[in-house]
Amino acid sequence: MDSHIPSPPTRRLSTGERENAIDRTIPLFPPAVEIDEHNYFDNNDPPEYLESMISGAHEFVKFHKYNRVVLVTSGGTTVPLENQTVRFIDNFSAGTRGATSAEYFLENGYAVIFLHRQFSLLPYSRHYSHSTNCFLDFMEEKNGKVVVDPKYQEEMLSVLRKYQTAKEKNLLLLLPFTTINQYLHTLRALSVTLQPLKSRALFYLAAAVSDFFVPLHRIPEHKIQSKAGGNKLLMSLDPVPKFLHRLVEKWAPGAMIISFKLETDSSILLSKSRQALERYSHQLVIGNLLQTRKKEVVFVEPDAPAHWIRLTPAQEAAGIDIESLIIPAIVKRHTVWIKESGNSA
Ligand code: PAZ
Repeated sequence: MDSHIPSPPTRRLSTGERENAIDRTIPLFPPAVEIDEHNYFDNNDPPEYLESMISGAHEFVKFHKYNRVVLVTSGGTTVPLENQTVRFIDNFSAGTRGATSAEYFLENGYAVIFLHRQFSLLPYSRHYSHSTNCFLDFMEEKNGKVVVDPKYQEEMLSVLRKYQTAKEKNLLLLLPFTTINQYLHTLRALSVTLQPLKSRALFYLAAAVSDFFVPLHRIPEHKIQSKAGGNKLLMSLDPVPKFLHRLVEKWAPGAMIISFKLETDSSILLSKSRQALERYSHQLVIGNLLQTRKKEVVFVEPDAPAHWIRLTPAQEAAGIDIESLIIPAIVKRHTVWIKESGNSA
C-alpha cells in the first residue's frame, strides 16, 4: 500500500525579513501638539515621588542660578506589561554615553542633573561597576585591612578626587527613572524647573526612550497568565507621543537642546538625524550607529554640513572616551548660544 505522509506545512515563525519588522523607513511620527500632551499626562499618572524629586531639583537650580546647568538623560526606559510589573520591554542601553558625558560636563564647569535609568551606569562609579571585574577585584588585604590594589591606586585616586569635588560643590544631582511614564513626567517637570536659567540650561538627551508603550487604561493589573491551550501573547502597543517639539517650544523655551539619534543602518543615519532636527526645531542632533557609537558620532545642526567626530586609531587604542571630544564641541556651541541670547553666563 502506498502510504503518503504529508509534509508538515512550512512554518514561518520569524523570518527576519524586513517587511515583518518595524519599518524604520516610514516617516517619523508627527510631533506631539498640545492636545497630545494633555491626553498623555492626564491619562497616565505621575509617579508618587515626583513632587519631592522636583523640589530637590528646584533647590539645586536655585543653588546654581548663575551657573550653566545641563540635564543629561541616560539609559533606557522600560515599558511595563503589567501594572504590578513582572514583565517589561527593555532596550540595550547601559548608560555609558550619559554617565561618561556627565563627567566631561563637570570637568567643563557645568552643574549636572543626571536623569538616569535606575541601576544603569553613573558618573565616576562607572569605572568600577558593571565591569567584568567585581569591585572586590580592585581591592586587596594588607595587614588585616582592605586597601586598593596598588595597580589601581593612581587612577582610582584621580576618579575619587573628581567625585568628591562634585559632591562637595553640590555639582551633581542624581535622579532615577525606570519606566517610560516616569521618564516623561520627570522630564517635563524638570524642564519647567530649569526655565529660570534660560539659555544657561542645556538639555543633552542621550537616553534610549521607548517608541511604543501600553497606556494605563489598557495595562492589566496583575501578572499575565498563560492559559491552557493558548500559546500566543498578542499585544498592541501605542506610539509614545514625540514630545521633543513641546520641550523646545513650551517646556524649555530659551534652553539649548541636543538630542541623539540612534540607527543601525548607516545609509539612513544622516537623513534621519536631519529629519529629526527639522521636525523638532532644536539646535543639534547627534547621530550615532549602534555598532560604532563609541568611536564616531555625527553632529547635524541647522545651516551647516554634517560634522563627524571620530577617535583616531591611536586614541581608540589608548582608551580615550569619545565624549572627551564631544563635550568640548558642545560647550563651544553653548557659549555662542548664550551670547546670542543676550543672557549672562
Ligand atoms: O547607553 P549607551 O552608551 O550604551 O548607548 C548610548 C545611546 C546609543 C543610547 C545614545 O548615544 C543614543 O543614541 N541615544 C538616543 C537613542 C534614540 O535614538 O532614541
